[in-house]
Amino acid sequence: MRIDAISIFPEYFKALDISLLGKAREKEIIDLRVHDLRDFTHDKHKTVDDSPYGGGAGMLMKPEPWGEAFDEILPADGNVTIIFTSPAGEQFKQATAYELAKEDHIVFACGRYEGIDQRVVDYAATKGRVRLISLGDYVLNGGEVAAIAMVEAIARLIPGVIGNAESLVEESHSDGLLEYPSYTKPAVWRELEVPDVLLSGNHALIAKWRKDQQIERTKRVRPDLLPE
Ligand code: JEH
Repeated sequence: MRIDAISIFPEYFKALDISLLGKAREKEIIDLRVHDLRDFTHDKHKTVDDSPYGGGAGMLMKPEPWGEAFDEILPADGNVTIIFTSPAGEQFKQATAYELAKEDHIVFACGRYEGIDQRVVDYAATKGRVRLISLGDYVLNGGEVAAIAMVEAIARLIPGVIGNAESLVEESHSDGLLEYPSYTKPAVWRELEVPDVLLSGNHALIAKWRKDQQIERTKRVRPDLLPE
């Protein structure tokens, strides 16, 4: 999969060189290319922002650098999904990650300031499939952190990216409940004990205990995930 990210803070994406993604890139499963939007400006100050028509607080990203970046980065055949990370987008879900993991080419357009001139989105829609996606219902200072989270969620679904293919299969068959609590050795640590049932060797009983824990935890912290 080819992934491009366009940002005025390309250094953020160095986080993706670590572990998981680093290995996928070495194996050439993921070709991630990060672009500095300021490289597509022509003035001495590399200006990417301007004041909004109609007034209002703050600055917006001006369209010209984005247009030049898209003209260089987007493929001519239209087989690309351009994602504008945005507080006004649909919320990113695991289902979104599964959809995007099937794509050949994704371009993340990461805004800053108060966002990007709407014509940039409209122009992108003439060159590929456009989605506005929000990481979640909280306000970030720009789209980079959201894009990094999305890349990580998408990349780990691509065969060969994570070592343990079994855990992905398990995950895809998961029941929409929260995880049960997990324990490893030692059986007693600082007077805290691992639940007896997990040491019993009774696999049917362990499976029942884990399911009960999942249901209890989901009711308590995420009742919205339960049916009705
Ligand atoms: C933030 C891209 C580009 C900050 C505030 C406002 C909210 C509501 N989950 C996410 N949160 N924030 C972003 C995101 C994602 N994905 C995100 C971005 C950009 C993504 C610039 N910014 C900064 C920014 C304006 N407020 C947005 N409103 C609470 C109703 C109030 C207005 C715009 C842009």
